[in-house]
Amino acid sequence: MSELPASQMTDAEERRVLAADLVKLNCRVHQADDPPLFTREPKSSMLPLHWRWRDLAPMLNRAGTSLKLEAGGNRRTLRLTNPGLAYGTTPTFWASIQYILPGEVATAHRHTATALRFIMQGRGAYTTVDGEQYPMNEGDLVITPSWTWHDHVHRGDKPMIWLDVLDISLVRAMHATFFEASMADLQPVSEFPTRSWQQFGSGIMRPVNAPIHNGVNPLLVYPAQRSEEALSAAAKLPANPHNDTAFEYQNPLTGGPALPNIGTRLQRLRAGGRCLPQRHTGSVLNYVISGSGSTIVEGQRFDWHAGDFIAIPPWSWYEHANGSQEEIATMFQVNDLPVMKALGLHREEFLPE
Ligand code: GTQ
Ligand code: FE2
Repeated sequence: MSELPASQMTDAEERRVLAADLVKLNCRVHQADDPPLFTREPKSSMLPLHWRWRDLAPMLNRAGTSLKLEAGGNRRTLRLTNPGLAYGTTPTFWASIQYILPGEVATAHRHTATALRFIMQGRGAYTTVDGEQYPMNEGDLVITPSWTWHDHVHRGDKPMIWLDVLDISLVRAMHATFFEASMADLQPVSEFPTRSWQQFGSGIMRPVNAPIHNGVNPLLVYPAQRSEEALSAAAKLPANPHNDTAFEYQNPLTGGPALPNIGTRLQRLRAGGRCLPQRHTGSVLNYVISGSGSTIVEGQRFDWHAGDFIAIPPWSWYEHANGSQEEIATMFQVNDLPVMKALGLHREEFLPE
């Protein structure tokens, strides 16, 4: 083939010949059978997925009895995987369910991946973040900003279960992973163990003489009681057609997302509430706190109950409905919209237009 005059070769042949000589220069030209550089719109390999609490619960108990929790910064978790992805629950984050037994210690470490905990079940555990210590109660959101030291200790008498979300797939794709295990299992607790809450927890008042935080969220905890107040205060307002009632956890200094790379929301569907379809760039994981209902993702219907998780791929049409005429349904939502927005990639559409 290569002895033919160049002019008699097809374009595909020309490209193959050129490519052969380019390999050693670490260059290539587009080949006829290469996938195109662009698709008209996002084509995610991530699959819409439903994890049922009734399947997860026995496995968590099994992990709790069969897996040890060793020092060195290890954790006992059940990771939510997506068969459409080589890594991560979604293209940007890993969601895992952490299980910790009475008396156990998840020893101190820090990493560049940002983390959050949303408490699913139990009481009596404490998380310490850069010396501040917060009790973990059902429905609380506790955050671990990038590179902050953190450890968890369980002083209660029943197993404790919480949702962890870390932007690990994003940080890994950026080749920006750092990790350090602490020499000491637990951090010393500071003189003002709930300082961030005492100073920034009001949500409507900003402390005048607070230190400069350079965009890092100074507030480490969002207690269930306060987020519930926001939802119930808005309960009698008209429903948003696409989200009914939804609040984003915010950085009290900027009004931006509580974490730079992970968006977090609390959403309530009133009894009988039905939302219209929407789609957006960025991925979503919903955790059903209470109630039951359904989510249709690109025509696929998932009927969910309390404790279930639903994953929604980027640019997929989805709509939620509360299946009950009597009971409200409440969901904790994790997304990567802050990443999309920061990179100028955020797009959204709502039906009907
Ligand atoms: O609790 O510090 O699910 O470092 C994954 C990595 C939890 C944690 C996870 C972690 C943690
Ligand atoms: Fe960690």
